[in-house]
Amino acid sequence: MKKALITWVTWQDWSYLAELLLEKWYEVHWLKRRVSIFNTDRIDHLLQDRHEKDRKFILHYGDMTDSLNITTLINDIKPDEIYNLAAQSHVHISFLMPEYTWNNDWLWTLRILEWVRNAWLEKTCKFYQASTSELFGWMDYNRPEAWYNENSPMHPRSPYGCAKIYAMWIARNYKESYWMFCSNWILFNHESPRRWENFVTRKITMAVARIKLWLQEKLYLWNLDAKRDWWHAKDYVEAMWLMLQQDKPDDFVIATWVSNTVRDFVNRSFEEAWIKLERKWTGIDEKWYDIETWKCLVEVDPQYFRPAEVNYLLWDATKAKTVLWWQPKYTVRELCKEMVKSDLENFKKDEILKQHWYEILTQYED
Ligand code: NAP
Ligand code: F7E
Repeated sequence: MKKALITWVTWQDWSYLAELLLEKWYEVHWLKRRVSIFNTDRIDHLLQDRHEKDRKFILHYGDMTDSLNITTLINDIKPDEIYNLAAQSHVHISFLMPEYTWNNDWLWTLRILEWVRNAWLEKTCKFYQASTSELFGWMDYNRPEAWYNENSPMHPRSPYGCAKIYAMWIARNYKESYWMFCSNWILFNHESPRRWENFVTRKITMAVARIKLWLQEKLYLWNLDAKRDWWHAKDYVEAMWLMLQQDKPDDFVIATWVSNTVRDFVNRSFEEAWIKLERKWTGIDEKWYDIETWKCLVEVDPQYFRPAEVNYLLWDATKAKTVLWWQPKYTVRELCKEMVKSDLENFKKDEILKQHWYEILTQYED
């Protein structure tokens, strides 16, 4: 049985990757930092049946900033594969917390690579580094038709992008210097119903569900013109695993050739909830109205402004397609539909529970 170590599974990618590896009969070790509230709802289903059918899903407490406990863990577990997904991954927040982002996203990668070497695992342990399209944040406006690939020049536009460039290069450097199996995965935005609420797609689908259920009045956004290649996180974790099954380490761009604006995603999400919108005004005054009630449902709010923005990139993932035979299964339309449906169901469940509690509590009133 192969042993995999995933750095943090409480959020989106981790949870899908853990599911995939358990299906493939790995012994999955995962790290979680101590927080003051339970935040395992994305993996509760895995925790509940972790003893079934001899599946091994083993929790370890750890924090990226705590070298001592992770060194001990790597020595004890001796993993065959390490998936380094942990990061402060929010671009806007990286402008507000640049030092923290640097420490988490780059220093942490260096530390893991050193711990693998110190445990004498450099010839046996495969290392996966989650890299990002944010490395190439600057569009070449002289070549608007340009497609970016693994060899394109890099120009990050945020402290997050800068930290991730270092992380990618240190992984490349350890591959060349110590012959370690280190692969970088340069990926575009991937989303799902398990996406953190602070990223634009989930913020939109949650707002749509709340508005539909009369729990929210309006959705505030910023740059509606930004274009992204949004895909389902499930498709991406399949590619992660495939990368580490290759004979040689390599770097891959993972993308889907399709870009949509934030505005497209807003419209599509409202359509999934049977609300049709019409736009009035443009730029900072842009507003969207429900065509039945003429209530304003979407507005621009400058508080989400970023000091530098990535507006648009086009990606060429030919290498991943030909070497890994990787092909995404979901379209952006299917992704959007799944997210809206899931948020509608979640909020309806909450409301039913609230009603249930209300009924129980009122029985005790005289
Ligand atoms: P995410 O939802 O932001 O999850 C962040 C995770 O990192 C959380 O589980 C968090 O733990 C953990 N973490 C952060 N700092 C920590 C610390 N000091 N100690 C312990 N745990 C810490 O990330 P994601 O969207 O799944 O992305 C996965 C990886 O792919 C990241 O490296 C990201 O940069 C990269 N990536 C993602 C995308 C995308 O579109 N999703 C695109 C390109 C690259 P808590 O639960 O305790 O907060
Ligand atoms: O923003 C615009 C915003 O925060 C997408 C991370 O996973 O993908 C992600 O980074 C776009 C940006 O993702 C709001 O300005 C408008 O242009 O969902 P996002 P991101 O910045 O693309 C990359 C590849 C990663 O590596 C990162 O880890 O949407 N936008 N209004 C907004 N964005 C947010 N968050 N909130 C708004 O209200």
